[in-house]
Amino acid sequence: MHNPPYEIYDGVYESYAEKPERIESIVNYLREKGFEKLYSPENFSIDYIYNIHHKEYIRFLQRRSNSLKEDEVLYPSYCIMDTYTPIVAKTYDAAISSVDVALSGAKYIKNGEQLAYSLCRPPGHHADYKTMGGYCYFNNAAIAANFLSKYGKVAILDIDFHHGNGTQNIFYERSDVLYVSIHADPKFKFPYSSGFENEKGKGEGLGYNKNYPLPLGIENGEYIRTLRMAIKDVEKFSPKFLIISLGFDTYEKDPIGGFRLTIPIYRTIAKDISSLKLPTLIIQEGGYAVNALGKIAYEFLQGIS
Ligand code: Q9C
Ligand code: ZN
Repeated sequence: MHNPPYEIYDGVYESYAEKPERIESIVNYLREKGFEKLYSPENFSIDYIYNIHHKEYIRFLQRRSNSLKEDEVLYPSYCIMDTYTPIVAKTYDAAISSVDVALSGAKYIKNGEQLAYSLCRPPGHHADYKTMGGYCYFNNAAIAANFLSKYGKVAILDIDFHHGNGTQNIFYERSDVLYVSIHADPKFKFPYSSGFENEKGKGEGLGYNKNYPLPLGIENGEYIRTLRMAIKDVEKFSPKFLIISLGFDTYEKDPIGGFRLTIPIYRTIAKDISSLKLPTLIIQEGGYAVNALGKIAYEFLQGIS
C-alpha cells in the first residue's frame, strides 16, 4: 500500500497527511448511510497516461518505485516540485490504480450516467506533465478530462483548497477543456508559483483558464459568492461534461488548510453546482481531517440532485 511515513517541511519531518484512512473514512461512512453502488475500478491501458504525462517521467516513477524495498522511502531530486511527496515501494501501483478509478468514473459518464464519484488516492491535481508534487503522481482529473474530451467539451471545476497547478498547465493551451479553480491565495499557500488571477491560458487556450485565489480565513458566505462566479464561467463555456476536482481541505478543521467552511455548506456547494445539470464526474483530491471526511462527502452527495 502507498503509505509514506512522513513528509519533509522546512527541513523538518512531519507525519504524512495523505493517509489511506482518508478514503476508508469516506467509504465506511457512505456505506453506513446506505450507499450501495460502490464499484471496483476496471483496468485501463497505460496509453491514457502517456497522453498526459511524459514517457520518461512515467518510466522514472515506475523504475524507482518498483526498485524500493517495503520500508524504503525515497525523496527524489528529479521530476518533483517539493519535498512533500516521497516515493515508496507501492507508489507506482497506487498511482496507476488511482488513474483506473478516475477513468472508470469517466467511462460511466461517457456511457450516459449523470454522476460518478471516483474516490481516487493518491490525488492528482498537482501532478504536471513531468513532475510529481503535493502528494500527487499522475493527474487523475486531467487524464479523465482528456478521455472525455474525445466525446465533447469538458469543464474542470477545481474546488480543492490548493490550486491545481498540474491540471492548469496540462490544458493551458487548449480551448476544448476549461479549467476553473477556487483556492487559497498562492502567495501564502502551496503550490506558491501558480494560481494567480492573471493566468488566463495561452494561444488557443487563452480565455479557457480561470483562477479565483481567496484570502486565508474565508467563511461560507464569501466562498459561495465566489463559487457562483465560477459556475457562471462553466455555464458560458457550455461543456458536454463537468469534472469536479473535489478537495475537502477547505473545511475549517483541516490540518493543512486555512479556510473556514463548515460541514453543512458542502451540501449547498453541491446544490449550486448541480444547477448546471451536466453529466458530472467527481474526482477526489485532498482533504485531511480524516474523521470528518465521510460526513463531508455525504453532505456533498446529498446536495447533488
Ligand atoms: N506539512 C492536495 O491537497 N503542503 N495536496 C503541505 C504541510 C503540501 C496538498 C505542508 C500540500 C499539498 C492534493
Ligand atoms: Zn489540497
